[in-house]
Amino acid sequence: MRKIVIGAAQMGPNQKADSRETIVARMLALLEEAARKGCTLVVYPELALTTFFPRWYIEDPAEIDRWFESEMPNAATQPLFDKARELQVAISFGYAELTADGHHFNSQILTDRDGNIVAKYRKIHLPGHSEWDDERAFQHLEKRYFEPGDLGFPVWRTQDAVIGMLICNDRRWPEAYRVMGLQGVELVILGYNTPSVNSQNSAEGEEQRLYHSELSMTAAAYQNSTWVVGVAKAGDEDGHPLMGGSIIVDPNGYVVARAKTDGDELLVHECDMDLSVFGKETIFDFARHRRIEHYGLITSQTGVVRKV
Ligand code: CDT
Repeated sequence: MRKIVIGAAQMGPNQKADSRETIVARMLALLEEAARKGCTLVVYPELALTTFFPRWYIEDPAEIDRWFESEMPNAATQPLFDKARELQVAISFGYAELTADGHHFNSQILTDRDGNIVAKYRKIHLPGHSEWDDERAFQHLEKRYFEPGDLGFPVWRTQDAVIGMLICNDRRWPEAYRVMGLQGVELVILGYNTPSVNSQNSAEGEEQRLYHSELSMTAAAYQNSTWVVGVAKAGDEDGHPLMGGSIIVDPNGYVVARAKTDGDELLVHECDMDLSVFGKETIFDFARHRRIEHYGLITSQTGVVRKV
């Protein structure tokens, strides 16, 4: 048995006015609870350190950069890295990354149990739009503030497991998991900020959005025989509700832990990485069963081309 006791650290809302220090204090409380409960890995949401700022239309570049981190760790997050090392708990969280040469990414890092960053992922499937959109009930300007990630979908061996990361909208795209599946991924960790209502269809509310989120993660877990841990930032951010629904999914696609609230809430599950072996050696033994001669359109064509 290769076990990792995982803490899915769902976070409640971060308001626009909240300081990084106040938010990190809540993350520290979740980390301490996780350590008390035996976790060796704690996963926090996408853009954990700030509000979900892509809902706000901003023109001033300096005002935009206020939401980004140009160093990691930095003064505000150092206490989190220090506490993680003291407690010997690996952590993973999302944040807006500003690189030294001026690039903007929606990123997530993973540390080892000594608080050293061992992995970084940059979100590839950026949803939303880049200019103000009158047709929407509220804005979702990720394409304005971020560039698509440039690191692909790598996996890393750490904590005696093969671990990959995704961020929010990525979790809806089977290709993302399959690229990691082809590298033997055993655990996919991801965070999300998903509005409770569809900005382009007010009839699509939280129930359906929770269903689609769970459907995407459970199907991907089964089809790649991997654990999937999906962690929400939830609740009402300055009048804009985000759904919760954080889950831990086993390699058979079963939900083994599920958040009950829309606030700061820790889910804990002892995840045996060896559970991913059976599926990888049988129904989803890719080497034996995949038929790549028929998959060409997946990488040669982006959108639908109708031939009939
Ligand atoms: N943060 C993020 O990626 N949210 C999206 C909302 C899509 S609606 C534009 C998601 O897939 O949950």
